Amino acid sequence: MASDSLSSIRPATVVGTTLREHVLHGMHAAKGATGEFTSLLNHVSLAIRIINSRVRAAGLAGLLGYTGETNVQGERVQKLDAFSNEVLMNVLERSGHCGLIASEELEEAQLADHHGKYVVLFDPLDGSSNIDTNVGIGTIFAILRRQEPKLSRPSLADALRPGREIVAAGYVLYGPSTVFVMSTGQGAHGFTLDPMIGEFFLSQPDIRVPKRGMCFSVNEGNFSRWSPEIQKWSRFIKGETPSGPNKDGREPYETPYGSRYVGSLVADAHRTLIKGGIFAYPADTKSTSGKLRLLYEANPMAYLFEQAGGAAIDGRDRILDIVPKALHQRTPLILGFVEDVAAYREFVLGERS
Ligand code: AFP
Repeated sequence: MASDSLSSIRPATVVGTTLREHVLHGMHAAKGATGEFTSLLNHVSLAIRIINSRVRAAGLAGLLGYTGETNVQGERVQKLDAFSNEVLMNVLERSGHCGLIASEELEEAQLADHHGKYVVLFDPLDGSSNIDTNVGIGTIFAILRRQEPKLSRPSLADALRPGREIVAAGYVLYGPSTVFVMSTGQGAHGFTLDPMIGEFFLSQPDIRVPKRGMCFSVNEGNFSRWSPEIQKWSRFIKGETPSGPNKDGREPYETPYGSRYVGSLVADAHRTLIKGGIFAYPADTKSTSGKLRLLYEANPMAYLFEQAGGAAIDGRDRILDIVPKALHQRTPLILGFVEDVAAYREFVLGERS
């Protein structure tokens, strides 16, 4: 090559796209962006890397076991739950962009910055009953924009918004590797942490829920507490009853589906997002409104599934259309490939049996 010739710009192949670059790219594409949202997401990413470092060393750092306290959900608080909550609170408060913070671990929403434009809702460590046995756990969050940040102080009403108003949501799965799946409304994208350099790199751009997965994910131990309609769906998905005609003339599909259930929403939802199929946590006679929390678990997951071309309902209605009445409201949650979710709904409505 002649020494004075300029080579053309090469696509980056050795070094991939970092999370920071991905977020910045989104900012440049958004009209009127001020950089505050980008900065907020970078703070979320910092908190996640701190939590990850402690999760990875929990057994060595004296972070296993319980604090001795009980949280607002009536559950015993694990040390890692409390630590993760503290990290997120600190980092978000310091960001200066957060008006209000709501956490599954806190009874009430916390005022962070009077002029902060955003509300962040999170479950700092989901699946914490799995911590002591080294099974996958995660962090889940959703971000809303306050209605009138310049005119009013942040209030509870800023948090009690339907999920369709979410401007970004994500989860982190602390599994064999640390995976961060996020959306700012332009598809769902997966990033993997390179632990040697502490940076997330884009590993799964534009995730799409595959058509027709092979698995269903549900706590079968609750079978006797389910309604007859849900029991019928359960028999159908396990291939115990013929699939019968589908509504709308869809092709009946092959069952049984295989069963996979971890008991950490992040792990079960992530597998469903990547491999397809269906995840269900229905209401039952013990948890009559469902077990999962609308604001910290169901809404962020529903947002991500819809961004990935999947569906999320409470059995009948779209999760993202539910108008929350309380911070810690619970809901049934069904996630997955649209046709699998539609079939579940048909059983619930008694349109199939
Ligand atoms: P923990 O955080 O108490 O482990 O609860 C996890 C969770 O909220 C969610 O991540 C799971 O999908 C669900 O509960 C599992 O509930 P079951 O143990 O009743 O199956």
